[in-house]
Amino acid sequence: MTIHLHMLPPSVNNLCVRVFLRAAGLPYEEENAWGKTRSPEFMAKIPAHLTPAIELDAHPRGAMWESCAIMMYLSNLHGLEKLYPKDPGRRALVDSANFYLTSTLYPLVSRATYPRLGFPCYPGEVAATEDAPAALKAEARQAAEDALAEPLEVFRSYFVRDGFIGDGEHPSIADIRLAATLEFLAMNDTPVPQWAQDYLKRVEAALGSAYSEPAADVRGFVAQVKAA
Ligand SMILES: N[C@@H](CCC(=O)N[C@@H](CS)C(=O)NCC(=O)O)C(=O)O
Repeated sequence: MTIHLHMLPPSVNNLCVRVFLRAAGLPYEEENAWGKTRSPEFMAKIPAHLTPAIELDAHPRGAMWESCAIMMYLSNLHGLEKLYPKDPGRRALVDSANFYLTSTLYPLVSRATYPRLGFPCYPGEVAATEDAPAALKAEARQAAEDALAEPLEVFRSYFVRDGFIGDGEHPSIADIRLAATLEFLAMNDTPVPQWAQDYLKRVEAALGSAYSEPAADVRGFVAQVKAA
């Protein structure tokens, strides 16, 4: 039962599922979705036109998207308790971290970094408003960068502490999601907090090449944009 992953190599939303599949040791194949997400073939399967997305016969619709939901589903399907603990309390920490990340942290990460990465920004944001003055766009991007300090501190003090999210001995799916997200902070002027640098090293050391191999695509892209 090979999992077919549609992915975009420079994306951290995609990076977490790429790391997860490797860390879980599940059979998978990857297809670069660059330029394909709005095609009728892709949208027939994945109407949200988002990556990461997986195709899998076992799924009730044959395909799904949303990075955290994909990791939760595959963990449940394969009983991957090491990555997604079954204990209700530990699972609550993992779920809370993932929901907080996608609803609060990531929108700030995208508003701070997407304008510099050259990624499309979301309609309604200053950066996506074509005739907004450049100074206003810069101010909005900076405001998002500044606002990141608070949710990052919440991750440090409440979720991560000195270990992994979910209080296990091994990184959970929430650690994979957070570590991948932190990769984009290199685009900001604000230095990445020391705890986050140490945490990233801890997650990478625990996951080995399951992390570093796909992370090289994101790191390479970030380095290329910064050098330009
Ligand atoms: N919340 C989603 C975000 C997914 C997302 O924004 N994917 C972008 C790349 S980072 C995408 O595939 N965009 C292609 C498109 O909209 O056509 C997740 O975590 O999976």
